[in-house]
Amino acid sequence: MSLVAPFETSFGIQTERDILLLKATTSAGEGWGECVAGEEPTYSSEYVDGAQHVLVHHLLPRLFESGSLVAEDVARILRPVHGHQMAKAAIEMAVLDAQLRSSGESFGKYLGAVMSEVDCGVSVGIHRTIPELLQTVGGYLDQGYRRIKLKIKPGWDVEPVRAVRERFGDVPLQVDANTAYSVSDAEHLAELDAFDLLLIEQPLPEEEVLAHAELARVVRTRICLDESIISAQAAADAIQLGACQVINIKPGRVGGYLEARRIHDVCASHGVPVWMGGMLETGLGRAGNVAMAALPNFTLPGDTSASDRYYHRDITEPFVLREGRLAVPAGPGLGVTVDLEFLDQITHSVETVRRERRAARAAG
Ligand code: NPQ
Ligand code: MG
Repeated sequence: MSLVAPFETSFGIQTERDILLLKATTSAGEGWGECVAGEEPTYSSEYVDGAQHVLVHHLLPRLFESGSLVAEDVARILRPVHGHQMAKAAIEMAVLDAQLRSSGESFGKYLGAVMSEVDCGVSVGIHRTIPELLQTVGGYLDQGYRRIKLKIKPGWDVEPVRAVRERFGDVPLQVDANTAYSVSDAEHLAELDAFDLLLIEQPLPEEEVLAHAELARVVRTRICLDESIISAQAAADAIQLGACQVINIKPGRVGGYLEARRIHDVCASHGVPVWMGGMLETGLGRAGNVAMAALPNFTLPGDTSASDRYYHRDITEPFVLREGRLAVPAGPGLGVTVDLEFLDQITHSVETVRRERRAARAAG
């Protein structure tokens, strides 16, 4: 799927997304999962071809061996395979969608949503010049987005933040470095304290959790972790270390919506606010994310932007911004319908993995 505009981060420029979808065909019916891995392993170690390989050769065979299952069993069955949270999340999402479509319950209801719509922010890529950045930010504010996140990197940080503050006043503003700094940049990052940001997201490499705690003693602005938080255990540890005061939850990054809900709960019990991240999802991933963002401790606007922030045409009915909010789907499962004809047009490969049936084994 080509993006409406190039999206530049400290780890590269995206002009399109090659997305792995997983359709589960079960005795209860069909369900859809979306794998959020990018084409290259530059956000995290996962990438889409690797995810497809581990799904086909390691994860799905274990799932099929276990016989009957529900979504709540998926993480335990797949635990012997280390890592690969994005691939695991896609399976759990598809199984959960099938299960909920069959029982008639929505993702929101199942996960514990307490709101019927959610406040939305938008993530703004690195631009070539400040005037171009201001034009983009102005456009999003005109559309009603309730919070702006600027992607930053060394050489593109204090000046773009200053320019957005000067032009747009006290709009809710935060920054995301995607691991681009080192702890020796602490004094420089502290210059951002002058701009009353909501938070600084993942300034340091994902393994450097303790260094984030050191940074938090120099920088007054709250530190938010994204890449470092791969599980509820990692979230609890980071909070106890003082490495973060806010957490970005991405269900794909942590192995699925069920682990994401545990992170939500751990954070709530420690008084740490969370917000829903984004991975340039289609309407499928967006539907699940918007549902989860309606849980009570999602108290900051998420990167749950409208479909048209990324795509001219989505593979489901589009999510449309209304007064800076998106409606939580209320229908069974994800509550959105895949446009199968359009999906077929843009699909470049399909791989079918079947559970071996006893009869087939006996015969063969
Ligand atoms: C973040 N998302 O919060 C990510 C980064 C990101 C909306 O800023 C392909 C795969 C493209 C993963 C682009 C936002 C991606 C990607 C951006 C992740 O850090
Ligand atoms: Mg991030």
